[in-house]
Amino acid sequence: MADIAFSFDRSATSPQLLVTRRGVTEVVPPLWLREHSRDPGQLDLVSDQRLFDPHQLPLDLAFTEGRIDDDGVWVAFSDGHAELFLVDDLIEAIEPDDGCPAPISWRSDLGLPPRHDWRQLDRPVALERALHDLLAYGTIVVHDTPCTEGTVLEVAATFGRVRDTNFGLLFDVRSVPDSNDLAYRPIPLGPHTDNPYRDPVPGIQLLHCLVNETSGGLSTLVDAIAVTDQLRAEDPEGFQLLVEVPVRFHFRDAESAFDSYQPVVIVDHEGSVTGLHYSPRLDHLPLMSPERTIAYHRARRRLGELLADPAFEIRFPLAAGEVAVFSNDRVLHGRTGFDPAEGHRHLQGCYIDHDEPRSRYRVLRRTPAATADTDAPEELA
Ligand SMILES: O=C(O)CCC(=O)C(=O)O
Repeated sequence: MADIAFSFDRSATSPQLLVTRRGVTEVVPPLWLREHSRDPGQLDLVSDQRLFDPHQLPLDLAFTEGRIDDDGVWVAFSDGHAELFLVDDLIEAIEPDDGCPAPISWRSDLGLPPRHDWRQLDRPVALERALHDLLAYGTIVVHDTPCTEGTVLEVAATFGRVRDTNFGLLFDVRSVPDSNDLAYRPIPLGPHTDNPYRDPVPGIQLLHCLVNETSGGLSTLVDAIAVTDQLRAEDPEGFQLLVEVPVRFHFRDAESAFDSYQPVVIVDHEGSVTGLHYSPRLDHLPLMSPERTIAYHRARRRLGELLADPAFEIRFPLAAGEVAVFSNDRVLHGRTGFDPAEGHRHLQGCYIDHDEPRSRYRVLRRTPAATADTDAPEELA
């Protein structure tokens, strides 16, 4: 159990509820506690949705009585409501557990993304492991999928719901002269986030190799968390600029005209880096002072150097039948160039949103069948 204790301070006119965690004591405001009511008259316990309007609570709401019980904290509020708040519910409200694995940052010594066998992913335990690795490392490779067009949609549907974009539900990556995106030429592609001009940016990308008869076209992946840890350690001010400055990303072709303003480094509500909007082909800085512009360029250039540093990159041939699944912003992807004269190279890709694999992982974790099936073989022959 988390190191959290509750007590009452009765020195004022109305009792004050205090919570102490990791040696720090804070006041629990009556308004906050009141709206976390789990009383069946206040909360629909099936949907977990509130039955009352929190906007109607009086701003001067106070506790009239309160005591610490074995099971939790009992309080009476000045609006007449009284309730026993269970300790576990209070802890969950104060420090909600995301229920998903924390990110594990990695460098080149990861070698390859964790590999998962497509032929087993209909088993809940195998799917739960694959989702775990996808959420922790930001990437997996699904192997032994059929080398048939459209299979990537089936693999994607195992992890989430396919997102339609201006490239369609599914896009083909092969060399096409004068195509509307450089990904469709045989040139090398440095690490980047796809479609940073979309709002929201596609969450997770899948690339399915149908054929690669060339000696090039190796897949490259870099973990944005590892790279930005390094950048922040070297240049904290520059790192902060990349977090703060909204950059214009735009894309134009015959059918689309997208514009979006996003910082290059994405942080969550706790300030932890979750990914990057990084595409130096597509970003446009706002007009800033010369000093700020130089500082920004210095930080972004260093970010680019770190992203290109072999110490951070994994590089591997994606074989026919393999699907690289990766977070489009956490794990930047690229590829080495290839010579179309050597043979065919054809990948199919699609996107899913970030939140669905997280939801599926949580649902599998709370379903006993997902953990019961642990004796089944890890790999098929
Ligand atoms: O060709 C590849 O392996 C990757 C293509 C790519 O980076 C993209 O479609 O964004």
